Amino acid sequence: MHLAYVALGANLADPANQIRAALAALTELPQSTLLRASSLYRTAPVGIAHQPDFINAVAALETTLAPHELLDELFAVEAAFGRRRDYHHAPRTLDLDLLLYDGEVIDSARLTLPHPRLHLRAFVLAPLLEIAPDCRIPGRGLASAWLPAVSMQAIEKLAP
Ligand code: PH2
Ligand code: MG
Ligand code: MG
Repeated sequence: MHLAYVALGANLADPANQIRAALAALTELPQSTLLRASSLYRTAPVGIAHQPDFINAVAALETTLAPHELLDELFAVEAAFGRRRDYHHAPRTLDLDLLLYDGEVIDSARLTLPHPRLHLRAFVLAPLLEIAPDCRIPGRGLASAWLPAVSMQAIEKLAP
């Protein structure tokens, strides 16, 4: 069994419902169990201008899928949610990013682990730390140590 963390993001077509439905879809992944899901967070776009706010969350999965197999499953869920890839950082109905897979470090054409920008993004760190307060990022230490550096990024936890 392996422990993986997945970031969920959406900023189109009723994003809160997209994220709730996506969490339900993650419970249906083969060879995997959804262990925990964070609250939903409303977040200002980071690194892109002139887009609607996002809803973000993070999920913890126990899985026997290998990292690239899990990535393929996540892409399939994105496609099922009508994800189009019109241009880099286009607004999206659903983005699923593999953040961490055990303590693995991977740098392949399709997958970089840990996610290269996870420690720079409040919209990932806050929900991740909600469900995994002691989480470590390979090569970067405790995830919680990075939170002060992103305190200027607007983020609001939604009521359940
Ligand atoms: N995703 C990005 C770029 N910027 N900003 C927020 N707030 N939430 C996201 O999910 C997000 C982003 C690229 O995937
Ligand atoms: Mg992303
Ligand atoms: Mg993505």
